[in-house]
Amino acid sequence: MTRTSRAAEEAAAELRSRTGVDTYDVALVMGSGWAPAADLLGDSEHELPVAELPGFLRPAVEGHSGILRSISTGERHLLAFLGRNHLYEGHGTDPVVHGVRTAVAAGARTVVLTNAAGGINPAYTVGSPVLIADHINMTARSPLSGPSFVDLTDVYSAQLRKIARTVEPDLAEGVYAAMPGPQYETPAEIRMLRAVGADLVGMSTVLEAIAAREAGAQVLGMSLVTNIAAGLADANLDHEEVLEAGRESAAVVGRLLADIVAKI
Ligand code: 8IG
Repeated sequence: MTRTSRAAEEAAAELRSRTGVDTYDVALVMGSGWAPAADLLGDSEHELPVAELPGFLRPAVEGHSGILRSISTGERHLLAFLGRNHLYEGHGTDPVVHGVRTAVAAGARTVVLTNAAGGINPAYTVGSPVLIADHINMTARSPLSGPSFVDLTDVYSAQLRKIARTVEPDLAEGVYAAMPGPQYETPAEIRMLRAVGADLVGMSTVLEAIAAREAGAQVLGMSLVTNIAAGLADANLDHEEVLEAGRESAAVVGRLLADIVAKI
């Protein structure tokens, strides 16, 4: 067993004893703007600060509460992380993926990763939900170490995306590029990302998706476009505006996500 999987097993054991839930079915990471969506997923049965479990840091960003919620839908147990840790916090990749690894160690075979992102594809407007079809990892980092040659051909499960589109047939799909941050991009960097095939840009998700695939889970990824990427609109980028756009769209994307999760 690797050091990181042992850490996840320890956190999962503590989670099980705190919640009394032996096996989770689906884990969700709620990014900026997505936390209110967690209220629509089912009945919250337990809530705890994730930092109370071994191996977790406290998320440092406003809009990321660091709460872990255990939810029952009647038939299934869901685990929702309200907020996440980011690479730009400076603690390396392990804390970024510890939640996903813990959730899979606690039984979750499906991991839903949500985020707020900048829109590069001109078809997207602020407030658009977009299914993540694939990613470009521009962080130059991996959560894996050693000869763990994980196949990323179907990193964002085609089967789960198909199910999502049965809920919302017109749901856009796009390629998510992850930048290390914390600064937003220059207009030239956005032109570069557009040229290499990115539709969305953000600072999260890809390392978690890689770790989830290594652990054997299926991944569904969804972005909420909360700003148009740098240089593509007549506006500067501001974290407050991102949060505000998230608040305005929360109810609509929350309903969509809850309906999708009920089907996966
Ligand atoms: I919300 O435009 C959000 N997160 N890198 N660029 C990057 N991350 C983001 C952006 C953006 N918008």
